[in-house]
Amino acid sequence: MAARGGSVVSYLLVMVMLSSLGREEHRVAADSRAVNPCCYYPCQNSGVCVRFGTDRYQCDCTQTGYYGDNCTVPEFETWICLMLKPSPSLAHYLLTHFQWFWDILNDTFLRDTFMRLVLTVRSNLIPSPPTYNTQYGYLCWESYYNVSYYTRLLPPVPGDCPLPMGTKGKLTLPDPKVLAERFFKRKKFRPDPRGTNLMFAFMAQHFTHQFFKTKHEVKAGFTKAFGHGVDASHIYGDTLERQHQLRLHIDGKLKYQLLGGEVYPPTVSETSVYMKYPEDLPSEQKLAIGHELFGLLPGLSLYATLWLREHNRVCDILRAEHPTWDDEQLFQTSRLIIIGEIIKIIIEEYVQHLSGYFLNLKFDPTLLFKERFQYSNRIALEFGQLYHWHPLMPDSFNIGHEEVSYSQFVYNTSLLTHFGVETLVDSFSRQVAGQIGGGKNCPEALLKVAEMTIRESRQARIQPFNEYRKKFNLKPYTSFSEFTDDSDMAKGLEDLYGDIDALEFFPGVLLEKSRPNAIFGESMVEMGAPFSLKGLLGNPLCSPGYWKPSTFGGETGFQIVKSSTLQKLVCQNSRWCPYVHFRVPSKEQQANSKKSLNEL
Ligand code: ACD
Repeated sequence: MAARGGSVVSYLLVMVMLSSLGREEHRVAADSRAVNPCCYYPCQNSGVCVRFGTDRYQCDCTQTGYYGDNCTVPEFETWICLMLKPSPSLAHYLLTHFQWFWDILNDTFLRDTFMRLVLTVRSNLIPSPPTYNTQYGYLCWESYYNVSYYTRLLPPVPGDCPLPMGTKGKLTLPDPKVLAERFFKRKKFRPDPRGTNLMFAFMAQHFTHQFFKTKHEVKAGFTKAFGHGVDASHIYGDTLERQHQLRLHIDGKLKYQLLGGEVYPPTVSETSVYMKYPEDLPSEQKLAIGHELFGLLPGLSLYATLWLREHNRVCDILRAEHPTWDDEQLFQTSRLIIIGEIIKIIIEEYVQHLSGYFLNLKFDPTLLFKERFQYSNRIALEFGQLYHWHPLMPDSFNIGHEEVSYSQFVYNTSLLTHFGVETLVDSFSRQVAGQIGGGKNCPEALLKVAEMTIRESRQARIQPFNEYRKKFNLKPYTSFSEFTDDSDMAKGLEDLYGDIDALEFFPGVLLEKSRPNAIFGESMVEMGAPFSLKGLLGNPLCSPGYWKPSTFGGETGFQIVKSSTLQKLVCQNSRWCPYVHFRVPSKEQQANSKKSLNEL
């Protein structure tokens, strides 16, 4: 009782301090007459800044759990939650240590409890229905309704601010080329300490390009991917016309060609779909794939081949059970099964690998059936920005016993058809990828992408990195040396930006110091996970109305979804089962595979 009394007293003291803090910020902003007060980002804790007149503002704190001029004072319930909630770094530490504890917990009902917690805590950070876009920094019907925009979590920096990032930093932002050269460019390949491999890297690229399809020809954050999530448009095409060009129109299947008795995507001439290839590439090497750019890298054509084979395999299984179904129903139901398989593999293997958690993540939509959750998703511009994971790419590619340079790799679909799916999977699974976070690890050949990303973020007027840290319940950094352990980078960034509060979002998430033995830093996880989990579970397939056997043609199809794994995707669609994983084999695994080879 005494302790509780003490807590209430400390609550009151803290509230008095916080509300005076709030008033102080308010006064500072209001005194700067010529400046739009919202340029100071005065509203905290997701409060909404509304400008009145020329020099006044109000923070709308509705539903934030806070009150006060700048939404800085927690309501009692919020305060209790803040007291009880572990910090992100403590939660991460607990989830990535004490393996014995998680090994026990993973076999009990508590696995579900923790997974539900992960899903709800993360998804609650994503507004649903979506809010702003690059054109509209306030709620409006156009922003909600027009799905050709990416949404965004924070409104753009107001157009009339005195400085590019609001009121902090320098008059001009650093040259993107200089940023790329000094802080992004790889000096020496730095492998990911978690052993992430190229099989993962190509999955990342293949999977995300179904929902990241920026319309670069138009400024202002437009997308060409209207599905806003996992819709498998990278397999089936993003228009109905393209889908029909890729379909065989027999038994629900996709068109294919046989090379040496093996199934591969058909050629462009067999489908007439548009694909981007160099003109002088021999026509038999121009493979036709759902996504028009997936001829670019053999890793992408590899996944396209695997999913094509899987789709047609599923069609055969469905046809055997449903001899009365027409081509259309077989196609449509197989597509739903494929989407379900993708989500399952992404959550239980891909995100699992990224997280480094000992908690076994679980794809089970029923976990959310009693929770308040919206089954819809809108891809956010900030999610697209943070997902530029080009440091994953190596300096060259090891395939079989050959080392292949970028120039030999790019637009070379013959590597796939020559080596075959098995050798490519085996090789990519054994080659380590680069560490994503921490900077100075982006291959020179891809530096242009980093530059372009920075330019696009400026056109879109994305708010400073620290504002996003706050939005995702992280403490804003107070200095560049706190942000990175690399003193040369800290100094360089400080010289160029002038103020940590002016650091941009994309350099922020990519250059931030990585967590110990992790692939990237705290912000990438805390910001990436909410977008990801909301996007994956917000899929209609995961809703109570869809998540049932009949959606997938019966129990057989439902089981295919519920039991799908990366290994099955590969090994049920290849002649022999290679080493297949999202991380390179451990020393023990390598020794075992040598032993079994010797025994043969
Ligand atoms: C958690 C789970 C662990 C999260 C770990 C890392 C997340 C970091 C970045 C995003 C990762 C993956 C993205 C995967 C899928 C995207 C799906 C989008 C669908 C529209 O602690 O929460």
